[in-house]
Amino acid sequence: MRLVLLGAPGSGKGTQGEKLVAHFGIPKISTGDALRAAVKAKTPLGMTAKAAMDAGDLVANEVVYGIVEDRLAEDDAKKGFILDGFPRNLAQAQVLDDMLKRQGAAGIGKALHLHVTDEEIVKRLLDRAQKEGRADDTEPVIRHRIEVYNAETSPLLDFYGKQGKLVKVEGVGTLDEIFQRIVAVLK
Ligand code: B4P
Repeated sequence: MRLVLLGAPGSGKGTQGEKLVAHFGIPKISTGDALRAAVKAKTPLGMTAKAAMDAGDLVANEVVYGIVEDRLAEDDAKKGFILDGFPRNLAQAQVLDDMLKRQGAAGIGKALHLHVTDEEIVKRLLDRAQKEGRADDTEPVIRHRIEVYNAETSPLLDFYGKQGKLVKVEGVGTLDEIFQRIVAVLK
């Protein structure tokens, strides 16, 4: 399985991705998690990414390509993977296809779109802000991340739709309800 999780910030990609890891026994590759770890460790990559992340903008494509290519080359990703947060624009989707071709795979298998309304997203992320205090979980930055998603990432729905690889799931409900919907469409 070579699965891409698509959805606005707060749509549940990270949450459902963890459940998919446990269910399918393949790794999840999250560019957001990798970037936050780099920021926390104050690596040069993290220092480069921090300002864009705090503002709710995408970090430069070249910064994320290395993270993804290195992780895809690891042994455990050979039998399949779940990509969470990558690709986030058309250029990244094309580079991902190239990376997979170099590994002998014909692109991704499926792209799963978790659909959630903007108001639900804002509610969830403000709720997370109370618990985790992420720098990008303030209302103005959340609204900006939604705009960035609509402008940069949502064209990927059409990109994968035209390839017949897109499946859509309603992302509102209990975690288990959503998970069952996902497993059903991936069968
Ligand atoms: P990410 O970490 O990918 O953050 P995100 O899109 O905001 O997703 P998030 O993890 O918050 O969403 P989830 O759906 O899991 O990226 C952060 C930043 O990194 C970006 O803004 C960008 O700057 C940079 N970045 C990352 N990848 C990049 C790339 N490829 N290119 C360039 N820049 C990149 O959130 C779920 C929240 O909702 C949780 O609190 C959860 O508990 C809750 N939730 C989930 N399901 C729920 C449900 N059913 N009901 C109620 N709450 C639910």
